[in-house]
Amino acid sequence: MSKIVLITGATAGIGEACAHTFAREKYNLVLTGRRADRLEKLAEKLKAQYGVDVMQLVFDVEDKELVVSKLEGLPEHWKKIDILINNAGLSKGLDPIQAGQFDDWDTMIDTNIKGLLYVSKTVANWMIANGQGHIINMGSIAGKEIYANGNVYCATKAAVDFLSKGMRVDLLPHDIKVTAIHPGAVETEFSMVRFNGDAERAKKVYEGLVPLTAEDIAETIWFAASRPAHVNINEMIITPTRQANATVFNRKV
Ligand code: NDP
Ligand code: 8X3
Repeated sequence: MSKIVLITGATAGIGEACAHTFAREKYNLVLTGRRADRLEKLAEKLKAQYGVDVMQLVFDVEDKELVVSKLEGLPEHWKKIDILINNAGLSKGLDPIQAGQFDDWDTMIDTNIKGLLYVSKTVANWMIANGQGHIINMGSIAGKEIYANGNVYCATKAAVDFLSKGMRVDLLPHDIKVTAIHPGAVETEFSMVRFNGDAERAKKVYEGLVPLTAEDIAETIWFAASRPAHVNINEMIITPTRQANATVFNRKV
C-alpha cells in the first residue's frame, strides 16, 4: 500500500515543491492551504504526472475548529498518515518592536505556532494509533539566531525549534520521528507576503545571492524522510553558499 504524506501550505513555495517530490516517490498526498484553486490545479497535475491519489483540504491553520473538523472529516484510510510536513507559515512586516503591528504579530503567532500545534495534535494521535510516523516541522535560521527587526517572526520560529524538541521527547515512546528543517534564504512568495506585495523590496532580499530554491529544501526534506526506520535526523540548517548565518551574507552584485 502506498504511503501517505500530509503537507500544510502546499499551494506555493516549499510546500508545493514537497508535493512534487513526494508524488515522484509515489506517496499519496493530503495537501492543504487556503487557496482552493491552486490546490485543485496542483492535485490534477500530480495525479496526471505521477499516478498518485491526492486529497485537498482547504483551511486556514489559524482556525482551530476548522483545522480539526477538516482533518477529522478525512476518510479513515486517509488518516494513516506516515509523514506530516508542518510547512504552512509566513512572516508579516520587518519593523523594530516599538513599531510592530499587532495584526502582523497575531497572524504570525497564530499561523506559525498555534496552527502548527492544531495540526500536530490531531495527526500525532493518528500516528500513535498507527504505531509509527514522522513529523517534519519547518523552522528557520530565523529561529536559531535573531536579526534586526525580525523580533516576532524569529520568536515564532524559535518556538518551532523548541516545539520540535518537545515533540521528539513526548512522541519517543510511540516510535514517532520528529525532524526540524531550518533554511536560510529560499526564494519563494515568502518575501512578497512579508512586504505585502512590494516586489521591489522582496527582490532585494535575494540580491547578489544565489538563493536556495523551494526544490532544494524539498530534496533536503526527502533525505530526512527517506532514512531507514532506525535513523532520525533531528534537525538540519541549510543556507545558500553565500549566506553564513542569519545576518552575514556575501552579496555579489
Ligand atoms: P510561501 O509564501 O511561498 O508559501 C507559504 C505557504 O504557507 C503557502 O502555501 C500558504 O498557502 C501557506 N499558508 C500561509 N499561511 C497560512 C494559513 N494561515 N493557513 C494555511 N496555510 C497558510 O513561503 P515558503 O514556501 O517560503 O514558506 C514555507 C515555510 O518555510 C514557512 O513556514 C516559512 O516560514 C518557512 N521558511 C521559509 C524560508 C524562506 O526564505 N522562504 C526560510 C526558512 C523557513 P495559502 O496562502 O494558500 O494558504
Ligand atoms: C525565512 C528566512 O532569514 O528571511 O525564515 O527570516 S529569513
